[in-house]
Amino acid sequence: MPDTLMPSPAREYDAIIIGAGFSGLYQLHALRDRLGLKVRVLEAAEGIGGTWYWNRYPGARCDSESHSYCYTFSDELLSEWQWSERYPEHPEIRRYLNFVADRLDLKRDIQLSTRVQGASFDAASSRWTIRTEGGEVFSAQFLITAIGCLSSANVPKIPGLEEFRGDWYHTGEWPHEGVDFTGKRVGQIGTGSTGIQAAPVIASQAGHLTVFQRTPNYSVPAQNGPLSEEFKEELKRSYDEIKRIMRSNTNGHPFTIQDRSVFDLTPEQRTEVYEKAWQKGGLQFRANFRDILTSVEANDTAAEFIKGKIRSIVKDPATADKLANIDHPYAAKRPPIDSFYFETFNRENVSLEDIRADPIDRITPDGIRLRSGKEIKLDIIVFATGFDAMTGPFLRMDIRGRDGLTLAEAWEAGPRTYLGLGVPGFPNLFTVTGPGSPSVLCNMPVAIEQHVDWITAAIAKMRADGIATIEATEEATADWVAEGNRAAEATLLPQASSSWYLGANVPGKPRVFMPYAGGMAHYRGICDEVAAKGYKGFDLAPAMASAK
Ligand code: N01
Repeated sequence: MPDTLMPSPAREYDAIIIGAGFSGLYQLHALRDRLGLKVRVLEAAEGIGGTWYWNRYPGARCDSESHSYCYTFSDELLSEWQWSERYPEHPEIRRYLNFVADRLDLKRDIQLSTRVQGASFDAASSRWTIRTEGGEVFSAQFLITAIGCLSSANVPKIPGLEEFRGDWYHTGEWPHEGVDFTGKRVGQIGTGSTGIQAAPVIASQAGHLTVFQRTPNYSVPAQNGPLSEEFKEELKRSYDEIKRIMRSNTNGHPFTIQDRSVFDLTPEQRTEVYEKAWQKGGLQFRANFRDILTSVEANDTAAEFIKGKIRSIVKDPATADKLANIDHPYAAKRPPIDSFYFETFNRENVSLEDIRADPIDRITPDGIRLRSGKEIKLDIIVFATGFDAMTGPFLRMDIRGRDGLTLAEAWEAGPRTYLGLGVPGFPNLFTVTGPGSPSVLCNMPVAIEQHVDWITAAIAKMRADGIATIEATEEATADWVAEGNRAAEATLLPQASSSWYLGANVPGKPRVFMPYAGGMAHYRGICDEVAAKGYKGFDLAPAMASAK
C-alpha cells in the first residue's frame, strides 16, 4: 500500500460499520454504548435511514405492521414512539429512525456522504483497512457490513434508454423532491412489491399509466388505515407478549403460523378462512395454514382463492386473465400486499402490457417499443425493477480478505457464508443479515436485532478472552451452505423461477437460494448454540497466532 494511503492515527477504530440504516444504528449503539468501543459508521447517503433513505417512490410504505417494524431492545424507545398507521409510510419510518438516532446520540459517530470503495484485511496486524470513494482511509479491528439486502438498484440494460427524451427513475433511488406525474404518460416496468405499491398512486396522478408486466404476481390487500386509540392502548399492555411472539416464530412477525393443514378443513371452511384473512389483510394471509409453503396442493388452494379475487375485482376479462396468469406458487416469491392495486386496472387511464407475451424490444426516444412493433409513447419511465439483492451491495465494494482473496472470487458461484454472519478467508468481518441468514424471509428488525446482539456478544467474548480474530471455517461454511440448500428445498420457495431470492432477476447472477429458509426461531437456536459452544465453526485466534 503506498504511504499516502496509510491511515492516520485519528482514523483508527475498534470497529467500522458500513451503513446507517436499521442495522448500522443499532450496531453502533451496541458496540459503543454497551462495550465502550470506538466505532464509526460510514454511510454513503446524505442522511440516515438506509433503505428508507433511498426508497421514496410513490406509495412506499412498509409491509410489516408498524408496531413490529421497530427496535424492541429498549422499552424506553418503545414507549416513547407512536406509529400513526398500520403500515408506516416512508417519511414516518425516517422520522422514527432519526428519533432513535437522536435519542441514543448516535449521529456524532456517523459520517454521512461517505461511500466505502473497498476494504482489505491485513493478517499481520489483524486489522481491516477501509477506503472510501472520497480517498479517506480508516483502520479497524472489526468490519461490520450493515448494508441492507435490497440496496443495489437493478436498472435493466434495455437498449435505447440513453436515447429516451423523457425522464426515467428507479424506485430505489427516487428523487427527494418527488416527481410530478400530472398529465404525464407514465410507463412502469415491474410488478413486484414496489410496483404493486407504486402503480395505484402513480395512476391517481398521471395522465395515463401503462404497467409493463413480465411476471404476474399475487397480492393481498394491506387494509391499511390509521391506528385506533384502543389499538395503541392495547399495544402498551401486550407488548411483552408481542415481543415474545416475534422472537419465537419462523418469520419475526407479530403472528404465528397456524398449526393446521389446509386439508384439515373442508373446501367451504377453507374459503371462509381465506375470505376472513383477505378482509383482515396483510402478510398474515399466508399464516393461516402450516403447509402453504411446503405442499403444492395446499398452496394451490390459496393461489386459486387469490386468482379468483383478481378476476372478481378486475372488470375487463382480458386484463384480469393477464394479471391472474401466475406461474409460481403463492408466496414462493416475496408476497406483495397492496392498497387497491388490482382495482387500479379498472381506471380509464391505466393499461397493462403483458411483456412476457410481447417483450420489450427497445426504448425509443419517445417511449417503449415491443417486439410486435407496438410503440407506447411515454413522458416518464419508472423502473420498479428491484435490486441486485443480498450480494449486490457487497460486490459493488472491493472487499479483500486473507492473501488478497476478493469477496467476488470467494462468491463466484454464489454467496458462501457461515450462518450469514461470517465468511471464510475474511476474519473479523461480520455481515449483518448477510446471505445465508433468514434476513429477508423475516421481519427485518427482528433479524437485525438478533444479528447485532450475536455479533456484539461475540466481540465482547473476544475482548474478554484476548482473542484477536474470529473467522468462519471452510468446513462449517460448507455444512451451512448445504443446510441452506436443504432448508430451501424443503419449501416451495425455489419453485419461483423468476425470484430475486434466487438471483434470477439479474442476468448472469448465479442461481443460488440466498436467504436461510429454515425459520428465524430455529436459526436463532442454532446461533445461540454456536456461541454457547465457544463459537463452534469459527477459528478464534489470539493476537500472535492470527497471522496464519
Ligand atoms: O423488486 P422485485 P421490488 N424487464 O424484484 C420486473 C422489498 N420491498 O422492488 O418477476 C421487465 O420483487 C420483475 O419481473 P420478473 C420486498 O422484499 C419491501 O418490487 O423478474 N421487467 C418484477 O416484476 C420485495 O420483494 C417493501 O419477471 C423486469 C419487478 O421488475 C423487494 O423489496 C416494499 C425486468 C421487480 O420486482 C423487491 O421488490 C417494497 C426487465 N428487464 C419492496 N427486470 C416493504 O414493505 C425486472 N423486472 C418494506
